[in-house]
Amino acid sequence: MKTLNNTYIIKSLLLVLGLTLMFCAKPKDFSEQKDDFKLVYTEPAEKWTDALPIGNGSLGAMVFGGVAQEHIQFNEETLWRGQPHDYAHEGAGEYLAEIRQLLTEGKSREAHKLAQEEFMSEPLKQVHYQPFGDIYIDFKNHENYTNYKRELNLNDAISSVSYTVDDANYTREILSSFPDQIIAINLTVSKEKALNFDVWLDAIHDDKSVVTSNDSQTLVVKVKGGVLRGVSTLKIKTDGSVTSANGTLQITNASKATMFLSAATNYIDFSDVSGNPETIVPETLSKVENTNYKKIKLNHIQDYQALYNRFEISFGDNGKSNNPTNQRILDFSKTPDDPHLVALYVEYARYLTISSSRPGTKPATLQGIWNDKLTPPWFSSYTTNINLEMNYWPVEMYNLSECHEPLFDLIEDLSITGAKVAKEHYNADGWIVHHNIDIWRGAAPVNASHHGIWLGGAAWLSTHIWEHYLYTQDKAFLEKRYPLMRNAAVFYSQFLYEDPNTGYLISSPSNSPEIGGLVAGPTMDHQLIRALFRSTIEASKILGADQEFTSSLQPMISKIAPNKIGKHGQLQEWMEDKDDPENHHRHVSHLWAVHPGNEINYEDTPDLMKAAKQSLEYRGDNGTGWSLAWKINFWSRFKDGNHAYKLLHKLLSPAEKPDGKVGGGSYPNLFDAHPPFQIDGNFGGASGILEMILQSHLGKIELLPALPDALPRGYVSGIVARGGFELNFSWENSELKDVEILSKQGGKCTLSYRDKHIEFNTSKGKTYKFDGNLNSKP
Ligand code: FUC
Repeated sequence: MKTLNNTYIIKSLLLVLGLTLMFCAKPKDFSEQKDDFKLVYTEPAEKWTDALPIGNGSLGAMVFGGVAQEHIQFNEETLWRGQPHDYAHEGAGEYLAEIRQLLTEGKSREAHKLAQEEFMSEPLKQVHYQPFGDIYIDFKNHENYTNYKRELNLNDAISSVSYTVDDANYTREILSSFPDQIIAINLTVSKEKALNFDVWLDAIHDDKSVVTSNDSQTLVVKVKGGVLRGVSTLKIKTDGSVTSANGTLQITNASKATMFLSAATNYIDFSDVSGNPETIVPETLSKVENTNYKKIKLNHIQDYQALYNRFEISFGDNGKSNNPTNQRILDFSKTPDDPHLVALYVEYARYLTISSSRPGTKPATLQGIWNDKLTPPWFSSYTTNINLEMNYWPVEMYNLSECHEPLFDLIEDLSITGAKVAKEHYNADGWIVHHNIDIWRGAAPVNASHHGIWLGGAAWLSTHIWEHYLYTQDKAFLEKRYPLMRNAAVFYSQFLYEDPNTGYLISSPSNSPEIGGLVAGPTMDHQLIRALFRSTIEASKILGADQEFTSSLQPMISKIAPNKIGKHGQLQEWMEDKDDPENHHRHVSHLWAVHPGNEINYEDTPDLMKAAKQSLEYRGDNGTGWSLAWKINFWSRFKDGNHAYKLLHKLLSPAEKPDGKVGGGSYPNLFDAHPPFQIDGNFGGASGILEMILQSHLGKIELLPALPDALPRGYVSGIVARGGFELNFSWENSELKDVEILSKQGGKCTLSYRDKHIEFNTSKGKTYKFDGNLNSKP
């Protein structure tokens, strides 16, 4: 009896201890190995949005993980329709004064018509990003299987599949390597020589050809309506025998097999398509010819982890992290008690950044680098009136600063193509880009005058250069990219127009993104232009250069039409007080100055902050994808973490609704559903989560500024704040526990937590430690 009692007591104690550990965040030890972040499934993918993405910045693939047939659909980021083309409309500028005059007189219909006829890009539409090809692998007699598991491990960026057929365990690993510039597929089996399969390449392009040789296959595709061609070769190494028949490679009696895929196009840059994929592809493959999968994998993991391991976030684990990811998404929407999924969402966004944006590659499109359609939604291109910038919102904060570079290279291109547009359309110097860009760096207004003529693009993109500087304090970078900011400022300084009705300088013609048509003076443009002018002035001071020009900007800032509060207590979206409180449109552009801008904030402009909040309340909580994600960021800046979390709950709800219709939320592979898939929501959502726990946009570091009740405990390590600071901190019972700050560049640091504020000088490379009351620790 006694023994039983003791056992009972010990068991109970163990249970309590187990539960305590389970419900607590891991004890903080910042040097500890990263938590295991994985996407896990017990079934192969049926749809593309079930499949798992891999990528090395340019070469991406979606892995379906089928058993009898594996399908790996792949992309290379430079395969697009079209050809070098600048889209500027010669002579458009002759109509600028008339369009402005019509808008001033309130004749918007006439202004639209004239602008549509005379002011739009040539041609009116840009072009689509293209899928490249497909790898199919047929396994003989694998219809009946057990033990199936498919996963994407974020710790090593490897997608794997395992299952059992007839007592033999089959495993498959697929990765996209940045150092070796290939996709590698590795197959093994636990039973000698039990690996038998056929493999072949295919594509959905009409113009395609496949050539099979001894141990490889080469696919050539030519895009419809364009000059780009793609060449891709799959090469196999195995201990089995390889033969070819009926356009497939047939592998028999193997115990292991490795396949390498290389893909390239003739795109060199937006004006040059003289590339030679016919030599690039074999050259790339010859470099890995004498190596093996183990080495490729090691190279890949080392390279990936150098980026991925810099940061970690945890909100505790309630034991659900081992459940299949699709199930976790379903459960999260019913009972939001899976804080680990929130951390996974952030880590997954980091994974997607590393996989789609590497130095030297193109920036992430609306779908990153993953697209399976010849006519993808919104061309799978770059939309600048929110989407492209959102892709880069969290990048500095979650410590992937160099992954921001593709965006800066894009801006360099635009400073060339956009200079032509500035001249032809506005008779101005500098450069401008409108709301959409493709691989040819089209910068002119596209599609329709009521949304295509939006003038904020150059200003918004330029703020990313400034933000990168604020986070890194890298003066050499600022010096290199400063001309881009200043030439955007040159454009606006000449473009701004004195409104005959109010005397203010305004942006005209333009629109408040995708709402309200072509107008004179949308609020967002003015916020953007002021932010650009201010940062250009600051940058020129830091660099000690160009002050003759920048001193001309200061007086203009005060003449630009200011933010105004309207009759419904709202922040006005336009010059006129005409906002409709019943309008629930997805774009909330006039709140740009709240986030990602900082002109409107509680400290300097409390009344405008109140009005902005009122505007967001009128817009409501509904939305999908990026719109929801932006609202999460806004609510974090309004310091209402619970409201932000409520919207996060929607972002993490299943995209497929109970009636079978697809709405907003997350697909089983955690891709954001706009719908369809659009990657901006993944990045914007991650940014919103980080804004809940750290903000640094007002010259100080605020800890836990919008912590939701649902995330009472956790820690983050390697999070970056403006000023060149890297932080580790943890919290429990919704209270800050401790903080470590590494000062990467030295300088003053202001730290703030609730009503506590401290200011101190830092030395470069030194770490400073504090407790939850911001008292210094040894
Ligand atoms: C803007 C948005 C759409 C979509 C598209 C790619 O036009 O209004 O919702 O996200 O970009």
